[in-house]
Amino acid sequence: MSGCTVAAIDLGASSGRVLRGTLDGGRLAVEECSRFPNGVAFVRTAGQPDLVWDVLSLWRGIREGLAEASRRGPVEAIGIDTWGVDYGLLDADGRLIGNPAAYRSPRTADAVVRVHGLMPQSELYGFNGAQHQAFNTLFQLVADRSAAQAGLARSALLIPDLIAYWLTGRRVCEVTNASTTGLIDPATRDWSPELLDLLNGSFGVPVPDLLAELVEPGTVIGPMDLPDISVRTSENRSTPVVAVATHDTASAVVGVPAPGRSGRFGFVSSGTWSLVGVELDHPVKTDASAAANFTNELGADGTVRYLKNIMGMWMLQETLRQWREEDGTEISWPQACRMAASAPSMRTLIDVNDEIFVAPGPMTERIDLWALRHGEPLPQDRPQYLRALIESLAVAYRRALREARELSGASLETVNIVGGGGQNELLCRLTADATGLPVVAGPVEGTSMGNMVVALRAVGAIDGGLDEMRQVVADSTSTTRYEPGPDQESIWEAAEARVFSPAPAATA
Ligand code: LFR
Repeated sequence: MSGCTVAAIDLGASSGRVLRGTLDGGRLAVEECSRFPNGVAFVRTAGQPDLVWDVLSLWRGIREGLAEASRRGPVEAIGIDTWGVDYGLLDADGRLIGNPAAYRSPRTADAVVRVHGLMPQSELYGFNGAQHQAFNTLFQLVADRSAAQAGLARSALLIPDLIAYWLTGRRVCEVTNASTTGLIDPATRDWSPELLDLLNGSFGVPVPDLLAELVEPGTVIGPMDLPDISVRTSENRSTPVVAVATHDTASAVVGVPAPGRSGRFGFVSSGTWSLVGVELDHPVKTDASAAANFTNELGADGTVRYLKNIMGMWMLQETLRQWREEDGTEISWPQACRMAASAPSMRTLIDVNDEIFVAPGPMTERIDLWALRHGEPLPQDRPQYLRALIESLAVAYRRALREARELSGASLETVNIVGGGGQNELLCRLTADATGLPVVAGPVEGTSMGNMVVALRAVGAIDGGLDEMRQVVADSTSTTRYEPGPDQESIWEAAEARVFSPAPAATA
């Protein structure tokens, strides 16, 4: 077979996949080799955090997927991307101690209070430029410190680094994902000495010893080294594992098909979360940026992903799950979009980022509660709930992109939606109207393609930087463009004020 093939391991909050990507004649063809379920599991054994990832079942899925990828032909490199912030703890012999806790576990509430008691968020932001999320690794490490298992820990590896360690026996910490820990200074792309001191000196967390050496995307970690599964290159060597942009959002931003337009597109990486922002060449750490809770995560090739987390498809996923469990109704994504499109517009709007929506479980009661508290009419039927969720997402995108522009000075020509949300026609159309910018939707496989192009470059199959990698993505996929409708600004300005103004103003 001609071309150069790499494998991507792409783990998301609801499923994991192994894919092959073949670059031939400048085009990247992606095929799925395996898909396996993921999800947070409630575990009630003594001494365990309540919400954990079943990482060994993911490992089984990865192994089977790699075996299948290898059956289909040689593989020149393997890249891994996953969600951020979570980690596995290893003992002195390099063995995993317990299941990694999942970021939706509420176990960090006390740690947040203790850390902020010593260093308020405004001061933390000056060091890490990171959004406040109770799940940031910094708080998780403090929360875990007193747990018996943490006493045994000699090493903490973020999830993609843990998988890379299991594949190669080598421990590194890839920097795009490390930037979700809240311990990185985005200006130096290195650990913040002040924050390591805080963790070590005030909370007894043994950093930096727990942390592995930082590496930039594109670093070859080492050859795959498993006794029972062999993946080989076309030269019959053991396939190298490459640290790609291992944070899924970082890979998704590499996969935006906008060559030559860095800094001129807004992105929405749309999966379980919607990550909304702009790509910059420097961090923004102003007070206004801290107040808006924007984060400076790190991207490939020295870039900064200046963005905001928006709850995304999570609420829709949980709502559809709720209805399935209540009465067995199975609603597909296209059906959900059609139902929402049939409901009246702008009837109920909610703040999709309210903390009450973070935990897993039924959503409609929480949507009602938010609406009641804020003087919004309650949705009357399922189409109205779905419309409320999709329209409210568009309102949140509008606000985040407006803030991103104002806070960073970026001037945007398009909004690029990569990931599953790009298939949601209603959401794309509403986002164009809400932001007043053309929306370019696609590719759905932005994250895995972003993963693959960095691996392809690491093995010499692509020359150049982000532009060249994005050109490959652009040449390999088709996108759909949605133009904003006329006279939308005042409608969406009012919608934004309804959601984000204090309750009395909203009910007045
Ligand atoms: C998206 C994501 C977000 C991160 C959240 C938790 O999958 O990686 O970027 O904030 O998950 O890790």
